[in-house]
Amino acid sequence: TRETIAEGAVLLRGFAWPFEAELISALRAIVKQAPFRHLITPGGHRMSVAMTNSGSLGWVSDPSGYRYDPIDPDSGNPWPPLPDVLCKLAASAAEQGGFNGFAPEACLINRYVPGAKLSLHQDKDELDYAAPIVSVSLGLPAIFLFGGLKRSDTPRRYRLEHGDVAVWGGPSRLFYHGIAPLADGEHGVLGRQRINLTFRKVR
Ligand code: MD5
Ligand code: FE
Repeated sequence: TRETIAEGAVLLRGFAWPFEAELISALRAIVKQAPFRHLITPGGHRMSVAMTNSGSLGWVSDPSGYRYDPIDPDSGNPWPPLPDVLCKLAASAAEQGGFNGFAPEACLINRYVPGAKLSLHQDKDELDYAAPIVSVSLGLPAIFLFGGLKRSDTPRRYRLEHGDVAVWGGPSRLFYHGIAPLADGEHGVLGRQRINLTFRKVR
């Protein structure tokens, strides 16, 4: 199903289901080359969400700031290339959201274990806000907090489940958002975790 939740923001429930098996095996291969790690924010805090990347660029945070980097700082190697199945999934979801020709450079992969959260923030380290961000949820369900252009806008809450895909474009591209602390549970395929992939065009 396709649900428009704000101007430019579309929720595609279960959109990733047909890709599930290929998606998960691609993920395992990525994580073998570039394991999940807990980044340190410029403020010196260790993030509760563990991250890795795939694609020509990866999002990283360290005490000097946030940036997109072609090199994994943990290994010194380029990030694992974006597998075809991920690229196709992102492009077809973007098209469903009204964005044709979406070609992501970065796929940020977040891993939440019970209790992990992502505080309200905007995604603004990209140079190109005309392109949408496509996000894919896998594993345990999460409560997504969907605010507005101002940090003070009261967020709406959406439950995101295994296979749900969202396209964030237009005005919603810069809306504040976050993930509430993950509730404990056990997912049939992924166990005690939630994985989120976000596809981004950076420049
Ligand atoms: C997550 N990840 O579930 C979320 C999904 C991140 C992040 O927020 O930065 O890694 S992405 C949700 C998103 C992206 C861009 C705009 C909006 C939401 N929005 O307008 O609400 O791990
Ligand atoms: Fe974000």
